[in-house]
Amino acid sequence: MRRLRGAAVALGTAALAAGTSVSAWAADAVNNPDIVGQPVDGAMGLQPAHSPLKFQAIAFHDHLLLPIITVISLFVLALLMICVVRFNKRANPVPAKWSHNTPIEILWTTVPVLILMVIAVFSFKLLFAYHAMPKPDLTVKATGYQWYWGYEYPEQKIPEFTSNVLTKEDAAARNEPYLLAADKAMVVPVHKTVHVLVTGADVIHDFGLPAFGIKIDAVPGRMNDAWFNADKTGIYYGQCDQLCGVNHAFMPIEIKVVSQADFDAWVAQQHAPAPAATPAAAPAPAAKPAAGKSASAAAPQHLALNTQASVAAR
Ligand SMILES: [Cu+2]
Repeated sequence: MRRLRGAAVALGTAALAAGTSVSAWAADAVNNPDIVGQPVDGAMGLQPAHSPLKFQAIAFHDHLLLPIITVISLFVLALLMICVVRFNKRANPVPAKWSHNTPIEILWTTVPVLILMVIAVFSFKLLFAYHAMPKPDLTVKATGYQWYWGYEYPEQKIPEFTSNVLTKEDAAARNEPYLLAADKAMVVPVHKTVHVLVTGADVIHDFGLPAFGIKIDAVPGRMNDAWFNADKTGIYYGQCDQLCGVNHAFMPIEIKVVSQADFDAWVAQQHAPAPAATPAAAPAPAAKPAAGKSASAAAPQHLALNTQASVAAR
């Protein structure tokens, strides 16, 4: 028994060590100092938080769920080991014949119910926080397409522009991670509450941004919403989180969080007339051809598929 107890203590220490390495998560990107929110090789735990909801989600996970899961796992393991050692054929040649024990049955029903109730109370608190959005400073509409995102700023009167994945070469040239970097990012000001309206144009996509604790389905014909308030300027990456077709892995979400002055300058730039076109060029809206052009240069294979999809959708 003493040996068993020693093994259980050793396992507990190992579990705690694993838990503390969660906080030792390598925070920022190694290659590009502007990148704040992205996954890191070999990291454990959740991506560091940069928006209020994610801080709450991490607290819920690290301070409530993980300890409960650890204790339950160790308890079950200890019970198993006791059974193996004490009640094997050699140690216990004449087994007991009883099959029911009312106090134990009451205990193993009520204790799990109580544990689940405690988890439910705190998870509802977190769930309500997702719906209790502070007064938004800015609204952005994100539309999921097969297989790219469209961003529109109704208050700034910026029409929808498309955001396509960068090719491996273009991502490397920009010092950004392939499959997370997009040709045109969603730009938002720092320390401002951003209301994101999320919908899908063809199939169900999902707008997921780990550093902000956002994961919301983009459903055709339905407007979902989420909010975040970034606490630091920089680049944050997310991805479509809903399997949406063959190029699902190629529709990253890139959000650039900038100062208010930089955001105002960016908005003005979106409204600026397009560079003087040659008289022969066909007239077209300012934002879309720019996005389309860079998309065709950046990711011809995806654009080709996107075009096929939009033709098929008609
Ligand atoms: Cu997808």
